[in-house]
Amino acid sequence: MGKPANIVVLTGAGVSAESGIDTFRDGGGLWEQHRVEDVATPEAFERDPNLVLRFYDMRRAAIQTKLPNPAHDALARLDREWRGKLLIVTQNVDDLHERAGAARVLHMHGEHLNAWCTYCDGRSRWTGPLIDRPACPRCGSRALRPDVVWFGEMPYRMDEIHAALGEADLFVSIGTSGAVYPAAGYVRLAREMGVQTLELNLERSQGSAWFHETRLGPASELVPAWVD
Ligand code: BJW
Repeated sequence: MGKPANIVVLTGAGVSAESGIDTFRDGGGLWEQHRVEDVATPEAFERDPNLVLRFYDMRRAAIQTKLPNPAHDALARLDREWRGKLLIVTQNVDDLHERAGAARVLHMHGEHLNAWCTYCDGRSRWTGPLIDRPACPRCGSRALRPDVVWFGEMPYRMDEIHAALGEADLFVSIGTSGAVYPAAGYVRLAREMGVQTLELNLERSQGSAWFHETRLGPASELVPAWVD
């Protein structure tokens, strides 16, 4: 495949797996016996906010101890050097793409290191715990929640993603199981628009059949090999 002009890269939990951040659906996908689908919903937050805040406080603290791996580094290199359009759409809520140096990154499922005040709708950078109900730095209310997209909520910046797919020559999906929509539908959307599609994943995903090409292996090897 020759290098095209406009690229959309979609990343999932598999790109951060080798940095030591657990994926959602590998190895049972359980946290303290809870399925992610039972913790990452607005209903779960309403039912048991302390459980949900504890889950996110633990993960927010954990990601700050992790480092980008060669897959993040390679994508950051692509971002620096690619002269065509590039958009790295990540489903990940960690900041490892940015810490590797990538700038053209869109977090469609939000960011662990942001808090969202459901009272004033403000977003603030947040590295500490939320379980003690700290005050919103903007309005002082105690209505902060993790700024992440739960099941049943609308992912962020969908219009920008669709526009980028509409202009793309190549769509590359890295380390995602294809289990969660709308991201899981992007390969089909890309195919319908005549975009070349490539999947880099440890194993075949639910959407593999839709890709023109699938390469199997760890992201830390496949991504640098594709970029270089
Ligand atoms: C490696 C590797 C290595 C490992 N190297 N690879 C029925 C049918 C269709 C849709 C629905 C349905 N019922 C409900 C829905 C909609 C729902 C949905 O998709 N549900 C499914 C369970 C079916 N989706 C939503 O509700 C979304 N909103 C929505 O649809 O709004 C309405 C709407 C939107 C648009 C248009 C119109 C209407 C919101 C979804 C929010 C997802 N949120 C989460 C939590 C974020 C916060 C947090 O982190 O806690 O996002 S869930 C979780 O899953 C997280 C992830 O971003 C997301 C995807 O997971 P990902 O990244 O694919 O991880 P894994 O673990 O699944 O896979 C890892 C992969 O890596 C595997 O393939 C491994 O092999 C691979 N791997 N190591 C390379 N070293």
